[in-house]
Amino acid sequence: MKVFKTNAGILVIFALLFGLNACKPKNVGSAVSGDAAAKSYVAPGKYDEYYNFVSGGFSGQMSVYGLPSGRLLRVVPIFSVNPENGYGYSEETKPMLNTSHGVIPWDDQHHLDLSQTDGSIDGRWIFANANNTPRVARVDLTTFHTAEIIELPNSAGNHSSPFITENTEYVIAGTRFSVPPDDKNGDVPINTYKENFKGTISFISVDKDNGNMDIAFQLQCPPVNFDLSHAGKGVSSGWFFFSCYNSEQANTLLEVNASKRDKDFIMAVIWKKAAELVKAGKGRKQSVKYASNRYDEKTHTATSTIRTEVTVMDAMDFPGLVYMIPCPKSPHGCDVSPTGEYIVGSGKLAALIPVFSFEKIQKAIEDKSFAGDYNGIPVINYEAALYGEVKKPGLGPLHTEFDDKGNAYTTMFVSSEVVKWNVKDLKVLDRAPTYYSPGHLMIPGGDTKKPTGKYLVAYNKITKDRFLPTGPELAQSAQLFDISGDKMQLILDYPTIGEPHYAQAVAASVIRDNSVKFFKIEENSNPYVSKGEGATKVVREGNKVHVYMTAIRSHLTPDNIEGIRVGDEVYFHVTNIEQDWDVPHGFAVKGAATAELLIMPGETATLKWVPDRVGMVPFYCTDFCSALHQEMSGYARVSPAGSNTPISFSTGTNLPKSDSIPSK
Ligand code: RUQ
Ligand code: CUA
Repeated sequence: MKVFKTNAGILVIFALLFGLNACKPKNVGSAVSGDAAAKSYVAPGKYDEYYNFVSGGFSGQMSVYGLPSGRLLRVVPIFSVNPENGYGYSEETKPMLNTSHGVIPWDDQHHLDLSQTDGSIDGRWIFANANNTPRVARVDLTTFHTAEIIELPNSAGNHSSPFITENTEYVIAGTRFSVPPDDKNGDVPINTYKENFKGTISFISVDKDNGNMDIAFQLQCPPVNFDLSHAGKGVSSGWFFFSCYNSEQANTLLEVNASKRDKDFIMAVIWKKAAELVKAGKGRKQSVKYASNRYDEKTHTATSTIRTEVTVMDAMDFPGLVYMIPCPKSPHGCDVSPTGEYIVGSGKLAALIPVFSFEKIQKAIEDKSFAGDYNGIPVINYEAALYGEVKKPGLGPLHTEFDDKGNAYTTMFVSSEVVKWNVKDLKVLDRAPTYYSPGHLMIPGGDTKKPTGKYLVAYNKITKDRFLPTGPELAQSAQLFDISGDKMQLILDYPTIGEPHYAQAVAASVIRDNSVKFFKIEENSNPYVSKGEGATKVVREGNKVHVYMTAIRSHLTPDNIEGIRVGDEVYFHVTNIEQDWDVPHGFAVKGAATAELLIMPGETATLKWVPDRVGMVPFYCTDFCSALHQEMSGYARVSPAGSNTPISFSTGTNLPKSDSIPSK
């Protein structure tokens, strides 16, 4: 396939984007070698070697697979409600999804980054971005629970995010859409983009003991679209690199108008210096509004706080903090080699891959080898920063990861392949077809100082014909390659949930032994906990009824409740008093306009129910917990609004019929 350089060159490439099935090899089966099955086979009862965390894209969730089997182990809800376990539906978890716009039940989750210590994955947390309503989340890898979500002001389309520094000092988030800052009048003509819009980068500090995130400061930059980023490491420690497109600063038909310039930029930020400046009191306080939501594993409850101030630094006011490096053409991926010396920009519309040298960037800055400025930010001469170009790598380079042998692997969206090349001499060493257009790829540790060299996974778009058809909506696909030899070898296809974008993986041993088995009931400090059946009760407070309930195999206490009236707000606070691994109980109420609860041993969760009619309403455990699970149920009697039926509750004893109790 050839890219024709005409005035309409871009359109030729776009035509290729849609005609990509032409690239499909005739005999797909031949791409898989004979021993592939043995290489990805994990026998029943055996564990996988790696945890693979995969972004869910428009599902808003993160999925966890085992590698090399491709078995789906868990879906962790982050930005989207999950009726399967009540996330976002229980009273305790609703605040996690609060924002300055109120509760939002969904987002678009693209990138994940595992926490690191000294550039190696430490297995403590994984960070996730929300692309639509800008937020960053932290998932605790001892519980696989979303522990925290922080909203980002001055941002819109949090795509270049969340990428971390090599000791997890900061999580960094660049806005995809430039917009007028939150404290400025946003009610301006759209075509005043150049004057009124700004591109903001957020630096979120991470407490090294408990992981708590705070917006340390924001850097206001010229209006462009920040696409991806990665931290410097090793020699480039203290720096951060962002790919930006739309350096044309177009505000309409970006497909054409943001594809005009031959080169856009990689923006280099010396974050260490920025952090020092902020510490020294630089920057201005801006009033904003954003939510900071934290989940407490002792109360099993999230709280949401609206914060009202950030420190903003204007990149243009601090010479020597930010530099632009020209990068062909509409760069997407921005990846840094394990030593930190090489920065790879992947221009979606470029026919080569530029590799920049950190050392040469330093020299260029020293020599003032600049080609003017971009909105006041010095632009380093392309040649002065360039280490070299990977020639004829394929079409549509998107993302690059690294192995432990000095090689890089880049996905080619348009020519549907993964291309392996040597980081030192920039020679293409191997290419493997993918089915079909790969977006991200992932090597365990492939963006850290210590990559591995055994497996690579490509996350593909447009998976036409790879799996049995399921109507118009097809499964998304991941493909696992063995990269231990000179040639990449396809060993497994497996479908994924949502649309996978970036992913991470780490040796199972880093995470497995820290996994929490159950919550200690004596440590449960939920205000509505019942630590034993004797502590259960039903309490009316005005039109609110609080049911303090326990669940243990195979009954709920209380299981007969009377005195509830139409229009009451009934809160079932259910504590699972089991103290054993793998014994959750579920809880559901007929007609309740919410999802079930799935309550882990030692945990308390609350379901809200507003009865809308008189009658008998069953509730039951939804998780098949024992042979007598079907018996784990009860009844709530609903009387008319204003009725005198007193509150009563019991389990295993029939109370006197309340109808015989004289009403007051
Ligand atoms: S993206 S397919 Cu990370 Cu949203 Cu590149
Ligand atoms: Cu508890 Cu079924």
